[in-house]
Amino acid sequence: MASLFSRRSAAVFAAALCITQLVLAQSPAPLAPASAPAPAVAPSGSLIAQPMAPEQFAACVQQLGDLTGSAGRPLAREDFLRIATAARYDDRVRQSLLVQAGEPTFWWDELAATTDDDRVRDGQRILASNLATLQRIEAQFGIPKGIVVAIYGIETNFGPSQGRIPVLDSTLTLACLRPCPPERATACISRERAYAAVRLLRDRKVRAENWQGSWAGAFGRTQFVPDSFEQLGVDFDGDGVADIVNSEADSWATTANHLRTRGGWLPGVPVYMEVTIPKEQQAAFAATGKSIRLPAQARKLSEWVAMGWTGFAADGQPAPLQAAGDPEVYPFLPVGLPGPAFLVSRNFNTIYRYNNSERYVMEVALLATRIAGGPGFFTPWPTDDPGLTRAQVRELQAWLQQRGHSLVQPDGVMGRHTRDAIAAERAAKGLTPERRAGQRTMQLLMQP
Ligand SMILES: [Ca+2]
Repeated sequence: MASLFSRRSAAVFAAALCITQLVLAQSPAPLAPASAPAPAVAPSGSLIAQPMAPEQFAACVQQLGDLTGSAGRPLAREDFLRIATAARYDDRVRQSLLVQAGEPTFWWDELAATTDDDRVRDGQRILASNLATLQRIEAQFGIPKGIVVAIYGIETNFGPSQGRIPVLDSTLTLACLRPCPPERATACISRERAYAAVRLLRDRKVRAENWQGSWAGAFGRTQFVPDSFEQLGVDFDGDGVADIVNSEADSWATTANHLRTRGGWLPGVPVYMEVTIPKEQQAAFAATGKSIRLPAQARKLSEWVAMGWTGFAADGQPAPLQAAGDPEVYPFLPVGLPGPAFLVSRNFNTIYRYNNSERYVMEVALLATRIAGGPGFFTPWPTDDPGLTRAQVRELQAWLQQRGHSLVQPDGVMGRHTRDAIAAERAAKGLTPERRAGQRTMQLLMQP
């Protein structure tokens, strides 16, 4: 878990990991073709409306110390305070929560960046050069090596984008910005995450120096939040320590352990199958601005075939749907019709438990498909302005820099400063006021 927002890859996802319940609830669900973005606002009175004052944060840490008796795993108040009082409030966490809440993003933009040709090629290289280790992990945990490598690619771009916020700071900041109501009977996720971070330091399960991760508290090569790592960390390279920061083998095995333990994997069954829905059944899937995911309608693949649903051959021609063992599958349409339509399996749900985001699941699954030499989606997204690869984003960012947008860095990530600059350039060219650029608008903007 991962994490919910690991940020994701750093940036693109800003989140991705497993912050799952906590943060994912704020994940935007954009679907309609680009519209004017909602401003990033928080309800007045919300803890994320303003930076937290240092004394307020210090008081919060003390309160968390008083609640260690509720921790899911034992944690003494004095141990907590000894370690946690070194934490500092980090406002990047709050700002990321605001971005999550406010900036609309689109399937076609994120998939274009997260599954671009560079990432496919990098994934194929990692797979080829670590084949024996990945095969042993697949044999032990039952998780396809392509899925593990794809998660590695989406979470941290195969290692480098592990995040730069101290995990102790991010988890305690989140616990204070997102406190659980006192009457809450179930475990408080934000608090448990902070307690787990403290226990990992107490028990020396992580190196205290430079223990950094995403704003959501996810760390390591496959971005686990502390509570998930505490429960699921695996030492696979045999040095006696589960180390997902420095060891690829440990990271991959820990990821596979999460998928097996928290979801389970149906061997030989695809995560998704792209489909064509018979005309007379399409009305039920008309676009509403939200994704359509219908797990309650799961039925045997053969029953969908009997209803006239068809798939695609590798060349894009219609082909019968088939999968080993006639698994149960259900409809998933990211943006409704028109747009790509899928039947997804229990393996979709397993990746979803790793990172509670439909878009994340499809990024991982599509990247795994393409790393294995398979096709992208055949049905076009409902946009006349398809998304940019990271190489194209870097090209656009370099141009924006030349235009005087000095805050823009050519990092391939569509961050806030880049979106600000795009909005300004669109306005200058008389284009509609959106905070994005696709293939078509990039050309328009960069025309002399
Ligand atoms: Ca190890």
